[in-house]
This record gives sequence, C-alpha cells and structure tokens, in this order.
Amino acid sequence: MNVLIETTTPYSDQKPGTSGLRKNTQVYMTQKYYTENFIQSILMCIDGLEGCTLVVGGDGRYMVKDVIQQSIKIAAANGVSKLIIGQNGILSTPAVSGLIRKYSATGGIILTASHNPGGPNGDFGIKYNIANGGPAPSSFTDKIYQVSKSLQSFRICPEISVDINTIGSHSFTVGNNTFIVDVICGVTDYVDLMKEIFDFQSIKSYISSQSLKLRFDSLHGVMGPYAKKIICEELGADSSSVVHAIPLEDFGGGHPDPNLTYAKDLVDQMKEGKLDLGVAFDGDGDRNMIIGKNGFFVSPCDSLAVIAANHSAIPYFRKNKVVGFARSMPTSAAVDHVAKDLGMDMFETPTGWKFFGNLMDAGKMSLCGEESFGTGSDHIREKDGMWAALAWLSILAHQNLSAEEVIMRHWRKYGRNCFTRYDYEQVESEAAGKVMQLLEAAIEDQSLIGSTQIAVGKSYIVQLMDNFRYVDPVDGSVAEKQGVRIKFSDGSRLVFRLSGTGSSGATIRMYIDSYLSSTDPSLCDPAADILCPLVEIGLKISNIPALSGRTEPTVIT
Ligand code: G16
Repeated sequence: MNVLIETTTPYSDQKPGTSGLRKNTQVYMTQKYYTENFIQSILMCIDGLEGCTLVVGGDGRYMVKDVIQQSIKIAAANGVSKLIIGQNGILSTPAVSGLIRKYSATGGIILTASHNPGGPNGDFGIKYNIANGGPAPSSFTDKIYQVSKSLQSFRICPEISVDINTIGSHSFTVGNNTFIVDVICGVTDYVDLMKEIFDFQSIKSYISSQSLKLRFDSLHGVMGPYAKKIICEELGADSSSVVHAIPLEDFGGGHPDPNLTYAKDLVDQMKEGKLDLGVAFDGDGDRNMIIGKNGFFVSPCDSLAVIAANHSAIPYFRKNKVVGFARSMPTSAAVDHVAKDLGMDMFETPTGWKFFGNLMDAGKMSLCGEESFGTGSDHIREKDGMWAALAWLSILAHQNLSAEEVIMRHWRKYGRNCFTRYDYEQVESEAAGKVMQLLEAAIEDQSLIGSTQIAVGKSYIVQLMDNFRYVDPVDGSVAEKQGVRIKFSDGSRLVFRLSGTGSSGATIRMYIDSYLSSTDPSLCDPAADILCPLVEIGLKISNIPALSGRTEPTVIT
C-alpha cells in the first residue's frame, strides 16, 4: 500500500474543549482536510506511535463511518500496527475505555459529540483517549492544538478500505510493516466486563420476582445494542423495556441528552405510574438519567451519593477495596457526607472526566461522578451510563425498595443537598464573556463579601467568592479559573462557568445548591421551591438576563 504525503493548510480553531473537538458537522464537511488534519495532529502527539494499537469507534452519528475509513488510512500511513474497530463503527465511549484497557492499547479515537445533536446540521466530534482508557489530559490536548496550528501535511494510504460492517480481521502491508484492522463486536467485551462487576443472576431474579417494569431509553444513540443485550437478553426484561434502540445518524432528529428536557418522552411515560424504573442514556452512552416510578427524578448528585453509600451492594466493590470518592466542583456535596460517614477520602476536581483518571491510576479514588449526569468507577476511565443503571438495579434489589424510597431513606440519614442547574445555551460569546467578567470583577474587589442577599423572603450572607483552582494531587498540574463560586454562610452555593462542550456561541451554566438537614421540614419539597430564592439571587448578581438577553434558561435540570 502506498503512503502519500498530502499537503494541507493548518486550522487555527482545533482546540479541544472539555471533551474533545466538537464542532458543527458542516465545519468538518466543508473545510478541506479539516478532519484529516485533526487526526494527523492527534497521531503526532502519541508517544510510541510506530507499531502501536489503537481502538477506534463512535456513537453512530452522521460522518462516523466515513471518518473511521479516513482514520484507517491515516493510521496505516503513520506506522500504527493495529486498529480495533467496532462493527458498523459502533462503540460506546465506556466500551472504548474498556477495550483500551483490556487489550493494552496505546489509546483510542472516539468519534462523538456526546449529547449534542447529530446529522449534517448537528454536531460531530473527535476525542482521543490515552492508555489508561481515559480522556487525554489537558497537557496532551494542548499539544494536539499546538501541532494542529502549524500542520503542513498529513500521511495517508488512500488505497486501504475496510468493510467495517462485518466482523473480521484484515491485514495490509505498508512499507515494511504489517498493518492490521480487527473489526470486532462492540458489545461483547463490554457485557463481559459488566458481568464481572455485577451479579447478573441476582438482578435477573429481582426483576422477575418483582415483575419490575423497566424502560431504558437510548434516544437513538449508541446504547441501543448494549441495552438490548444486557437488559433483555441477559437480565430477562421484556422487549418493551428498551426503546429508541436503533442508533440513528441524526438520533431521529432528537437531542440525545438524558435530562428532563430532552428525555421528556421517558419522563412523561414514567409519570403515568405504570413503570418502575426509567433510565436514559446520551449519544455515546457515558451519561445516564435515573427516573423512578411516577416520574421521581433522581438528581445525578444524589445518584452518586446513593451509589457511594450502598457500594457494598455491588460485587466489584466487595472484591476491590473502595479507597475514596470524587466529584467535580459544581456537583453538590451530597457524596461528601457519605465520604465523611464512611471515613473515605473525598476529592473535588474541575468539570471534565479527564481530571478523575490520575486519582484512579494512583489508587486514591474508586467512585466518582458529576452533576452533568455522569457516574462511574475505576473499572474504566470514563463515566459509564449502563454501569450506573446496573448499580441502581443492584441497590434496589439489595434494599427491595423503589428508587424514591432509596432516596428518601438517604436524605433522612445524610440530609439533602438540593441542587439545580440553569443552562443558557447558544448565547453570543461576547455576552457570555461579559457575565463572567462581571463575576470576576466582583471576585477582584471582593465587594459582595459580607453582603446580605434577599429574595423571596429569604436572606443569605455571602461568605466567600472565588474562581476554582485545582492542583492535581498526583502530578501537581494546575487548572486555573474552573468556575466562579459564591458561598453563603449557611453553606448554600452558586457556581457559574461557561460550558466547554458547545459547538457554537457559548453556554452559561449556573449551578445552585443548598443543604437541608435530615430533620428539615422542607426536606422532601420540590427542588424548584427550595432553591427559588437562590436562583433569583444568582440571576441578580450575574445579571444574566440583561447581559444575555435571555429571560428563561434553555434547560433546567
Ligand atoms: C463532558 C465531560 C464531562 C463534563 C461535561 C459537561 O461530558 O466528559 O466531564 O461534565 O462534558 O461539560 P461542560 O459543562 O463543559 O459542557 P460528555 O458526556 O459531553 O462527554
């Protein structure tokens, strides 16, 4: 196979965000060699590229198959020895992480824009994961960005083409080297991993003995085949338990984001009261939303805390000592109370799963999560939607309670960290910048400290205001300006940051949380009622409505 060196022009905007390079699909489609440039830039940053093995797969969205073919040609020409690719190009993000670890690959290329819509007018994304199976750290993605800005050429074997729809192994000679492409079933290894972690037999008995009615909604993302295999075939739930299970290139025109707005179908069905447990996944299968009977919403922050408190219901944690917990800074402190109770270490990281990997690799932390519907453990180095659902099923089986009862029992023991998040999507970048500048100026002059903020008849005293700075306890790397925090004297908190996963404009996120003790008379009141004064205070301090021109958020979680 011939290797060509193709001349190209560098792009200045290939800076990976919170999780890879996410752009409107048209950016990849209409700009010459945009995709090729980025893949070549990734490869040039991999130590030991010659002779290495990489895993490649995606969430089934528009362009995934084409970009896999391009990746094959470019990887071959760059001296990669072997690619492991999911059949039909399908691999969930957690599956890629598991495969990298299982086959000791050097890394993996994941083709996904996660929860962002897909299709020619949606988004596409490319992300690199390192040898531990986790997202490349910022030092690595910064390097990719630097390389991309001056890239003058890429290497390609144009003659290589592989049938990725059929399982099989393909071998090519490139120069003096052999280049192998293994097309594997993207589901099998992942299912095997889940069977090592959970007691499938006892979950299966629980589902059948309680005639549990489940609804797993894959939102036409990557998780359909995984859910069918695990929930129906392995755990014996009937076929109606898995919906929107065929991965579609445009997610059926939907927004594959498992939250109360975009998974409304599921929420409405759960509200009818006929189903016991609902779960939704995002496009690439790393996020999850848990909904109980009658539409009882389990906040991701509570979900993490409940799994932490009940980790002994999961065989994996009985075998492997649990050493500590972690959460991203904007995530509520619900899990912190559990850590304190169990005498575990607790880590607070910036937003982004990439910050958890070091802690896990160093044996400091076993279980972690984020408010953005991500939960996971050290079985891999990505958040894992199906893992979270199986953890919940294990806990329900262990306690023989409904999801709502499990949460109520948890609050009555630990108290409740009531949490909500307001997202203002696709705000003009300049306007979003002004919001952050206003908040940063208030940090600078400390003018709000000690002030009393009053809304809806409640008053709060501002105790602290800063911009979160993280020093990685393993390698000492520093991440600055990871979100503006306003802490009040009663422990309540407001956090503001700009999303790093949008593809156009800016998304402002405002996170609000407040702690209620286990005996508080409002303990079980709706979060919206409890947090309404703090929301007003947050909007007043940040001036979001006036600066962004938005009277309402796009999404409330
Ligand atoms: C990614 C990251 C998560 C992060 C989320 C939201 O998730 O892996 O760690 O919490 O983005 O980030 P942001 O607030 O910057 O938009 P995913 O599921 O999109 O890959």
